[in-house]
Amino acid sequence: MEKTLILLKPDAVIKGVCGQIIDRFEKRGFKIIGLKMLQLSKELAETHYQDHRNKPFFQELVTFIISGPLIAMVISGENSIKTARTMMGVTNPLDAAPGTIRGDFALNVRNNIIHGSDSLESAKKEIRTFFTDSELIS
Ligand code: D4T
Repeated sequence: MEKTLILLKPDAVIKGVCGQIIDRFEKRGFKIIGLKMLQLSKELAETHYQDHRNKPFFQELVTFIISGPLIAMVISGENSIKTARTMMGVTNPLDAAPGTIRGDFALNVRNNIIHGSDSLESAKKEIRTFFTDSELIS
């Protein structure tokens, strides 16, 4: 089954909406095969967002993602990468449709509540960044 990495960012933890978001993925039919709460180091944050290192918002993005604990999870299921991204809504919550996670829980692009891998290649890389094999249930 296809696996993808989901991060419930520090704003989701502060707002106390992680349970509601996890519920949506479970109701849709995905299995949670790994889950942990952690606070990212600057190094791990910079590794995770390395593709954005030349973007003007990179430093603020790293500062935000390390600002508090987040929840990392791996979900598994048919077409999990694409379906999770559809459930999340577009990057900027201003444009995210009501009914999507960002459309229902977020207000601005920095604090956009959730991350989901955007391709098979990045899912594999990101899952390896956050979880060891023994932390994932097969
Ligand atoms: P992530 O990676 O968090 O799932 O978001 P997306 O895949 O939907 O969007 P992205 O990679 O283009 O952006 C990564 C991350 O940067 C933040 N961001 C983005 C920001 O703070 N300012 C901006 O102007 C943009 C475009 C939000 C998500």
